[in-house]
Amino acid sequence: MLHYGSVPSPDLSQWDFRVFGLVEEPVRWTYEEFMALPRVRVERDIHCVTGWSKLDMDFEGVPFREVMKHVRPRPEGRFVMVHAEQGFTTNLPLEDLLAEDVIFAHRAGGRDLTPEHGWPLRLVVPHLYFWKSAKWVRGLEFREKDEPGFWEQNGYHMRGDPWQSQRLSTSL
Ligand SMILES: Nc1nc2c(c(=O)[nH]1)N[C@H]1C(S)=C(S)[C@@H](COP(=O)(O)O)O[C@H]1N2
Ligand SMILES: [Mo]
Repeated sequence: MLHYGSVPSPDLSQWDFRVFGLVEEPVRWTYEEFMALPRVRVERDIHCVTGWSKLDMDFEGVPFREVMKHVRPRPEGRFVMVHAEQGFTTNLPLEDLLAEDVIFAHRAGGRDLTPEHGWPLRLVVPHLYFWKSAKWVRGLEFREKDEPGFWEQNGYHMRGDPWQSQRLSTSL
């Protein structure tokens, strides 16, 4: 499964990235502001839950840890709901997002992302199944409880570790 719904084409002059929920102060970046944050390149293999992998993917973008330099989560805000265009969501423990190689990517393979792969911005969480890597990402909501996002409500695992084959939630 590559994505649910249609490929959005956001207007960059209206685009923003918001951090809200259990944080000391909500934060909002415009596209230009977000792109002014320090960026890195990471080369990683990624794994889709349906069995395919892409080896040595080369992503470029803003590290999650860089974003967190501007965010003060409340102590109870240990989980994050990632929000993307058209209401898509995916849930992760903050701890997984704090891995060094988690980035908000705007480029892959030395080129700007194409719209179908998440332009203008997608999350990349290389150590979890690729459905956690939300395309067309727009914000982060800090929460106290780990509640299921879009695919997770449809039966996918709450965490999705490929090395433990965490594909489907055990209650199904
Ligand atoms: N916004 C959004 N992001 C999403 C999805 C989606 O349905 N909506 N699907 C996920 C799934 S299941 C996969 S496998 C990857 C596919 O990314 P790709 O199209 O770049 O290969 O995007 C993930 N990110
Ligand atoms: Mo997927």
